[in-house]
Amino acid sequence: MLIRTHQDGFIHPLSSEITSPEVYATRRQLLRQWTAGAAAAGLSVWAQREAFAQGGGVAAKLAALPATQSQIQGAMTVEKLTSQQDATTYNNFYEFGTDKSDPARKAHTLKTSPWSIEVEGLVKKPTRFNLEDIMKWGAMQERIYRMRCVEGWSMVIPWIGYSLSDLIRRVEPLPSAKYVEFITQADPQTMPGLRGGYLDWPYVEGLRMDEAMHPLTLLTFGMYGEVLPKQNGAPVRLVVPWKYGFKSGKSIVKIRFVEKQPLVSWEKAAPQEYGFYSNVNPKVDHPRWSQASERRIGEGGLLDKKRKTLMFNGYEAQVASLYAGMDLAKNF
Ligand SMILES: Nc1nc2c(c(=O)[nH]1)N[C@H]1C(S)=C(S)[C@@H](COP(=O)(O)O)O[C@H]1N2
Ligand SMILES: [Mo]
Repeated sequence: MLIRTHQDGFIHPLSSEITSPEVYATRRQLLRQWTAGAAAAGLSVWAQREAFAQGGGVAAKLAALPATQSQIQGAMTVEKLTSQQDATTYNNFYEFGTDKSDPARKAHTLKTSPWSIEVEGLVKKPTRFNLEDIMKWGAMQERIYRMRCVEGWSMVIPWIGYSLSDLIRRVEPLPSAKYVEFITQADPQTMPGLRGGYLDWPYVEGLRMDEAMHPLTLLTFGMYGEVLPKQNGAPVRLVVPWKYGFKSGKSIVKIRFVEKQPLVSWEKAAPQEYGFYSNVNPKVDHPRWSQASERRIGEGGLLDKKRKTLMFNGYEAQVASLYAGMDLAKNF
């Protein structure tokens, strides 16, 4: 059974908002049975999961990533989870179109197996790694994070992955590496949105080395106890919970270590609107709208209740020190 601890100290939800532990217990039991079956069949657990996930339907429900609960300070929130339905049908993944419903309708064409990530730039030994190998480099954990989109909506999602720092240590960046660039899939055959010309493809994101090494930064392979759906960035994406959602690049194919701050997709497209840091900050408005509040997906309806946006999306205690002495209005 999943026991949720209240670690970040400023969220006081009603107990009715907390997802029933029974739901998790049941799912976890199914997962255990299912992974045992996969092992008995003599196939790699990942290969089995992938096969099930690609098959869809009820089987996909069981195609899970076994994960333990995160021990990382601040990694869990006790706010009510966004429904899996909302989190998998209301998406931004411009490679499949700009409508929120496009990714769920169109991302089925994305081919997620085989998958590899090329690690290049300022590292000891630039290498292309298979996803199956990368998945073994860290202990999979479930982490419930808030996700705040720059457009003014938010969700609470149980992700599965491990801290990106585990991968970074493994590939041994050189001391000259100061930033990490994440390059995502750009395949015109399978991604109809590439024809739209909204952005320069591939979609590129980046972090400063200390941000990339922060334990909250999650290399993500699953959500809601299952492998990532394609619309959410299968088979591997980043989740950086204290930054606006667009910093969390989906379907990563390359990780590049560099010395200079990379020019990332949204900054390149509209530098007066999107900066490199893009930390969630209710005091720094987007030039065309306020960032002081947000709409939690699933809470809409007639009253259109708004929530106050929290500094660093509620992860201030964990990450504020990364930005000590920086003017966050200038470094937006
Ligand atoms: N490759 C890629 N990654 C992306 C995007 C995108 O268009 N392409 N959109 C970003 C934005 S704006 C958000 S808010 C999140 C949404 O993630 P979700 O659909 O899993 O909630 O993905 C981010 N990652
Ligand atoms: Mo976003």
